Amino acid sequence: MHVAFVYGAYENLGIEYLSACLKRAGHRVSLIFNPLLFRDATLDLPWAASWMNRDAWLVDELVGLEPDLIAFSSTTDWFQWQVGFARAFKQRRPGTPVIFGGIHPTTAPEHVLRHPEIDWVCIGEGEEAMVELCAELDSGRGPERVANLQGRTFTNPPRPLFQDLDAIPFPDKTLFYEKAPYFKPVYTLMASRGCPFKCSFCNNSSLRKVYPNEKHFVRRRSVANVLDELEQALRDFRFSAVLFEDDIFTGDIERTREFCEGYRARIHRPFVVETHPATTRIEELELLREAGCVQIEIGIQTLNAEARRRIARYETNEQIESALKALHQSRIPFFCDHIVGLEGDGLEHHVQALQLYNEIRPGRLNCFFIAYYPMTQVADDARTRGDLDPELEASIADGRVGSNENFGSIVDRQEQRTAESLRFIFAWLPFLPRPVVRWLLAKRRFERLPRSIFLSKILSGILATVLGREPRGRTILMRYLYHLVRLGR
Ligand code: B12
Ligand code: SF4
Repeated sequence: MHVAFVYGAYENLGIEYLSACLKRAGHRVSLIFNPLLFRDATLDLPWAASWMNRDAWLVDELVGLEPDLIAFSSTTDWFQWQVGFARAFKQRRPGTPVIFGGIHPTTAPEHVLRHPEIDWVCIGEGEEAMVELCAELDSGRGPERVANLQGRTFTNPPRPLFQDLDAIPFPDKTLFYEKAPYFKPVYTLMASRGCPFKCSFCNNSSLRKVYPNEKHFVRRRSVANVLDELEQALRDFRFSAVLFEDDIFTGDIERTREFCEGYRARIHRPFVVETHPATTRIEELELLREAGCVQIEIGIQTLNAEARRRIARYETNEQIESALKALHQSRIPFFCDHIVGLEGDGLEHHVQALQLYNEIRPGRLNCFFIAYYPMTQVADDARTRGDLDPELEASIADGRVGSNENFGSIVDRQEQRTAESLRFIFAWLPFLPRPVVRWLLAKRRFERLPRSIFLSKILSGILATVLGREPRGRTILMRYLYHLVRLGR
């Protein structure tokens, strides 16, 4: 079988795992990569995106490959681009099957299958399902017997989650590196799957519904297996930094100690991880810093304990403050994630949070608007409250409302404008002197700040990257430079 994946903008670990399994089973794998300049959640400028649009060429390239199966890994924000691409391909090659997998089809399979250009969807983890599907197609059968797969005429439940993550081959990085060599310097991987927490806005809340009977939702690779992958990658690709995409890296100090000892001895490159207020302790942070941790991201989301409880986050304000103090004390640069638009969260809570951030000065503040992604508990709650009308919900499930266009529980237009100005002060706070932030917060002067996403998130993101604060930002910047000089190719 020749399987061709289609993806855009970023490296995708899910595809890399599927590719490794397919190649191990003897199949051929290709990737059509669209850099999606000016067209993702980081930088969304429609006029520039349409000028840079290379979909027609890429469809030609895909047709020329003559693949047997086309595979898309889909998130909600990109679903519309992906359906459009699949449609353009099907017009040329109607007989080649198209499968969609990833978080979006997993949580909204019926919406995805409404599109005639999509033949099948994969629910949940796809390694075994893809290999089995290719074996079935190779022997002239269809997908009807393959667990995890759904079509318009059949529905198969997902097989249990992988428990032994060490048994999965290492992700196939060459697939992306050949198309986009700027991914090479920052090696991305995951040492675990799943998260012990159940925040209602997160995909973990939806995946727990897809896998309600799983005893071990959180699974970890052995430290030895993670270090073996990194050591092999260091030999093959000579990366300069490592990005752990694990939902939460901290919380098990003995594992962290074992990891840090091995990492210092065998890998010795700067790395980035994620943490949670309830699992952030100075002892563990010190181990991480000594092993080379140069950046930690922590989700604070809100300082309003009641709004936090509604999104199933049960840490206290004291835990948050102590986690932030520990991060400050550890001297590891840290980023905070904050959410605007949560039910019960008012402007005064954001101002209170900004006052705290102004004291502790994170290296970067990511301000997200709450998004009601399919099958999340936060969407169910909003529907029950009557805050999510069916039309909006259907548009989200069809990927027509981007994550930057949701305001969550903020329905009043004036309040939405204030929320957009808040985004500016969140993004720029780390670069502004403390007294300036205080002055902007006093008398709500920040309401006069620009609301454009470019001036807030994007310019500050570029500045943070140029100042050397962000390996992820560096990759994005390199992506733009690399493809702009090649005019989008
Ligand atoms: C790394 C990451 C990023 C990276 C890279 C994203 C990328 N690769 O494109 C960055 C930081 C750039 C990013 C950005 C964003 N992200 Co993000 N990200 C993640 C994260 C933490 C890990 C993804 C990952 O590598 N998983 C590991 C692999 C192994 O799992 P997987 O991708 O699910 O793949 C498995 C299965 O799904 C399946 N599968 C996947 N694809 C396919 C395809 C086929 C054909 C088959 C058969 C099976 C299959 O098999 C795979 C192997 O088992 C996830 C959360 C998570 N833990 O998954 C969020 C997540 C994907 N991100 C999310 C969001 C919202 C965003 C942003 C919109 C945030 C923002 N507002 O800016 C942006 C834009 C993303 C976009 N345009 O799609 C949401 C998506 C929710 C949704 N319904 O779409 C997630 C789920 C987190 C959440 N909030 O719940 N993200
Ligand atoms: S802690 Fe983070 S990854 Fe875990 S459930 Fe909450 S938001 Fe999701």
